[in-house]
Amino acid sequence: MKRWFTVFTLVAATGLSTHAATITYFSASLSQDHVVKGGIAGTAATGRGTATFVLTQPDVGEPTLRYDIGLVGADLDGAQTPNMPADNVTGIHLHNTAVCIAPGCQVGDTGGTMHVLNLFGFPRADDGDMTYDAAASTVSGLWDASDKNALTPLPSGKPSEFLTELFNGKLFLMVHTQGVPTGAYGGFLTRVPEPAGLALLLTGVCWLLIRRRQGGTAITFCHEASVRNSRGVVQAPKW
Ligand SMILES: [Ca+2]
Ligand SMILES: [Ca+2]
Ligand SMILES: [Cu+2]
Repeated sequence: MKRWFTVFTLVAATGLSTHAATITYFSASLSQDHVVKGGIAGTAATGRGTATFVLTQPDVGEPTLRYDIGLVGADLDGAQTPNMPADNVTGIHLHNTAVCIAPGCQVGDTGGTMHVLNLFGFPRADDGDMTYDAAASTVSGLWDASDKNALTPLPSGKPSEFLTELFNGKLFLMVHTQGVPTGAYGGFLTRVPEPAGLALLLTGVCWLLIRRRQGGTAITFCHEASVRNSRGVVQAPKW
């Protein structure tokens, strides 16, 4: 005899919240090789890092972009490697590489391009949600509509104004240092599958089909249903 038991599992709180928003994940690999200025790629910077981003687009209201940046070989407060000024981070920004602003900037450059969010250092920290840990070399925050301003120089915008650039791979996270003030290392925001654990939580509805056999062996599998995130399919984690 075969019997099928269908178990309907709802991850209640998480499910309810995700049904009101679309979640998309991005990451960036930060390297001096990705920095291009005046058509010339590469800088002499030694720092590098990775960054992850979570774009939340609610059914109603403004989108937000959470960012978590981890740097290696960076000195966020100038006190980590006091005898080495070159690694001191002077600014971290999200750039729109579709728009040049500096003299000599050309198509394909990542440096010398428009700022869409000043999140650390020069010219200002426009994201009030930004926090950093100099010892751990991490920077986190939430880019939202309240971060937009009209300040000079280099005003910050809000995520809803740059969604096209974000999805088209035009946004670039740039780290400026005392050694290479015009842009030391950085990377493009690239869309990635959501982490598997998070996906399970965010999916909201999970059907468990438990097949019981005479021998007592149960085969359990889980089908992701009603996915309201951007991909629709849960994939293996890649970050
Ligand atoms: Ca230093
Ligand atoms: Ca903010
Ligand atoms: Cu910059």
